[in-house]
Amino acid sequence: MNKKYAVFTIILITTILITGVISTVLHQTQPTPTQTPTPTPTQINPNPINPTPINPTPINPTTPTPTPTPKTTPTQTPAPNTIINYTYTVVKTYPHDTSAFTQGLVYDNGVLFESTGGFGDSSLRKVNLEDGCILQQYNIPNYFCEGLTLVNDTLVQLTWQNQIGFIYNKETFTLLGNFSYKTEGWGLTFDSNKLIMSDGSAKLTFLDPQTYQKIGEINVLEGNTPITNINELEYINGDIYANIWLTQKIAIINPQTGQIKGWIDLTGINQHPTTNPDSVLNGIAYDQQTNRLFVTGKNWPNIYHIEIKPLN
Ligand SMILES: [Ca+2]
Repeated sequence: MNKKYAVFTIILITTILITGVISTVLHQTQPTPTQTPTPTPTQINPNPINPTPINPTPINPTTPTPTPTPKTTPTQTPAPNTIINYTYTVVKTYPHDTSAFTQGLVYDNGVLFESTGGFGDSSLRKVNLEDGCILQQYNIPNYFCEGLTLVNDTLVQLTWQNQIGFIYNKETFTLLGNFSYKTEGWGLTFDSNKLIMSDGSAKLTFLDPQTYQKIGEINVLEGNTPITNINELEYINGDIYANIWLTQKIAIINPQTGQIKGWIDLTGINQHPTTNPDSVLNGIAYDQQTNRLFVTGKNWPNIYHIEIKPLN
């Protein structure tokens, strides 16, 4: 071999070796491809039409509320209804027209308004308390008049069996109207909200003071016993005072229950009794300003200012 061929051979071998080394090195330093992570599938609501409720707790839980165990109600023992019996003293005596068959009586600012009954003798009167003088009178000859009360600026008067009531201007006695009812008319009073009417039975009927329609009723009872013949009435400080026809007693009645709260025994108050059996105690009026209680009777010659006190 000549010298040129040997050099060429060496260079060729060297080149081959170097190329191989470089190739190996390059191969070994080739970066490993980045392992792209397999994407986790996005959790899409699989049922978008009926999404899972956000708040799984129902707004109105259906868990039933436990029914409370009813408390044992003790046996209701009614409180004994203590009835107070009253006696009276006469404070002052006033004159009264003995022709007045008194069926209704009400006090107003120094005068009494009085309804008198009897066929042909019925009237509406304004009477001076002090001397008994009749200041004003309106005769009602075609009716047998009964209870009377004051409702603001009007006077309201009942008739016995005609089932008609009359409404008057208090100052002029001008007849303003009338109304009807289905019972007899006996006594009448006003508690600032409603008319309270008796009909001779144990029943008190409440009437609307605007429409005169019935709005309620109570039965007057002493314990369980009905008290009948409830006659002239007066509403006094939350109670109903009532004459009981043909007796010398005034009943004090609870307006809510109808129970008798007390009895005022006025036996002997009329110092001039007559033999007329119809001349009985009837007529109660009250002066709210001075707390004066007035009573009289049919054709009695006097009106009495009385004070009452308990006996028991
Ligand atoms: Ca009265």
